[in-house]
Order: sequence, then C-alpha cells, then structure tokens
Amino acid sequence: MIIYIDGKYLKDDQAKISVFDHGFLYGDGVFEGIRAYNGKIFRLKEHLDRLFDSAKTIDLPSPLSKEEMTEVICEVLRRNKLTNAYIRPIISRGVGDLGLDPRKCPKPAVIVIATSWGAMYGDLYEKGLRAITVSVRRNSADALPPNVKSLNYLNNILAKIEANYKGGDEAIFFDTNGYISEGSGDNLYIVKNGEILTPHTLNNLRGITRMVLLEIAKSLGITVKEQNLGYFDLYSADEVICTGTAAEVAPITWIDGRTIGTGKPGPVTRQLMAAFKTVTETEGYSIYKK
Ligand code: PXG
Repeated sequence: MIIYIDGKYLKDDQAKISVFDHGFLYGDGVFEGIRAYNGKIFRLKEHLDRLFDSAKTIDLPSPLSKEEMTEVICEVLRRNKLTNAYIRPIISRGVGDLGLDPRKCPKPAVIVIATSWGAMYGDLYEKGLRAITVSVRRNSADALPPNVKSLNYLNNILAKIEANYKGGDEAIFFDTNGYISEGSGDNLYIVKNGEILTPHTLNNLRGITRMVLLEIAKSLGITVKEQNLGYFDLYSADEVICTGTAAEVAPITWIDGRTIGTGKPGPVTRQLMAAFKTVTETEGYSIYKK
C-alpha cells in the first residue's frame, strides 16, 4: 500500500508520523472519509469543501490547496491501482512540543490513505441494523461543534462502545437537549406516513450522503422535513434509515428492543437505497482520465 505523507509517496511500513504530532497527542486535526466507485470519486468537491471548512474552524491552515489535494488523492489511488476505494485525507496540526499550544506547530501535516473497501454492513442491508440509543450525549455545538470532522472521535467511540456491549450494530446519539442527533458515524432519518423527517444539522455532522439523500428524495417527490425529533418519533417510526460514506444508505429495523415498522427494510428505504446506488454508479470525479 502506498501512502502520501507531506509530499512523499511511501510504502505503508515507511509511512510514519512523529510522536510529537499534535494530531496524535491531542487529536488536533481534521479528516475526511470519501469513497470512489468504478474509478470515480464520489462528491469529491463536497468532501474537500467540508475538510477545508473543518480546518478553518479550528484555525488550521492547509499546506495544500483543494486542487493540489485533488491531485494527491488521485495519485494515491493510481499508485495503489484502486477503482473502488475508501479514501482518508488527514490534515494534522503537525509536530510541536508537549504543550497544547498550536503556535508551537509550524508545519501542518497532510496524509492520504486509500484502501479497497466494500459494503460496510454486509447482509444487514437486507436484514436491517439493530440500533441502541446510548446514554453518552453528542458533543454539544457550543463545545466542540459536531460539524467539525476532527481527529478527536472519542465522543463517537464512546457511543460505539456502548452500542457494542449492548448488542447493537450502531449507536443512536441524542444531544444534551434530548433531541436525536446522529449515529456514531452516520446521519439519521425517520419515515412516517410517507414523509422523511431528519434532524437539523447543528447537532450532527453535515453528511455528504445526507445531502445526496435529500436530493434523491426531492427528485422522487418525497417530502423531507428537517426538525427536532425525540425518542417517540424514533420508536413509532414506519422506517428508520442511516446514511454515511462508510455505511451508505442502510435500514435500521430494531431500536432498544422495539421492532421498527414491519421489522424489515421498508419501501421508502428500499427506493432510496436503489436510487443511491444508481447515483454512485453514474457520477463522480474520474481518477484515471488524464
Ligand atoms: N456523522 C458522523 C459523526 C460521521 O463520522 C457521518 C455522519 C456521515 O457523513 P458522510 O459525509 O460520510 O455522509 C459521518 C461519517 C466508520 C466511519 O468507520 C464513518 C464515518 C467516518 C469515518 C469512519 O464507521 N462517517
């Protein structure tokens, strides 16, 4: 595997960062998770926009422009001969001292890893996922905004740990006000009476897959409402869906012991899954065209 680090394309056993890198010491940095399908990178512009917006929010200047980052990502994919891939660009604060002051880190680091990765949930796209609402709350927007895709994912990892030991495939977060926020690595939707209801995006990550799902719903003539949602909406939903670059579009059919709807992926979910597949198969930024 070939990995990009700060201007060099290195074999994975050579690709190393310093123990003084603040991405490692403090989770001080940002990242993206992007997929490529059939030699085309899906929604690359949107992912790079979010990466740079996350970096801006934590006052981290990117050593590469978006154009340069695009070229590096394509080069990593080409060097690894990948056509279907999961791509992980990272901008870290870089090497500093043991203090947390970012002014001691003169040179942010850029890393790009790419690997082949198929469907995340295997047969659960047919069976549906079991989800657990977790007691840990999503980081509040006035502390570390969930909109920042930062290298500090401990909040999400705590949720995943809780879902794991309670026997869930995925966690469902509430925010500190008791409103539904998102999954540990995906956005959430409820289908009720043929309409899609989904939380506003102040208490979750502004998912690129979410953006695509809402576009698809619009094109299919399905009404989407962005609103606050609670336990009641979740348990009494006809269908529950989660979306993310890793998860893609996946049905949730069981939450905290309640069967959701019929207990099988519902008609709206199936329609959206099929339409999403078509979109990922048709559009994207060509890796190999030059
Ligand atoms: N919320 C959170 C907290 C995420 O991390 C999403 C929503 C969905 O966003 P996109 O833009 O991908 O539709 C994410 C992204 C994993 C994994 O291994 C998942 C993500 C990122 C990195 C790893 O499960 N999801």
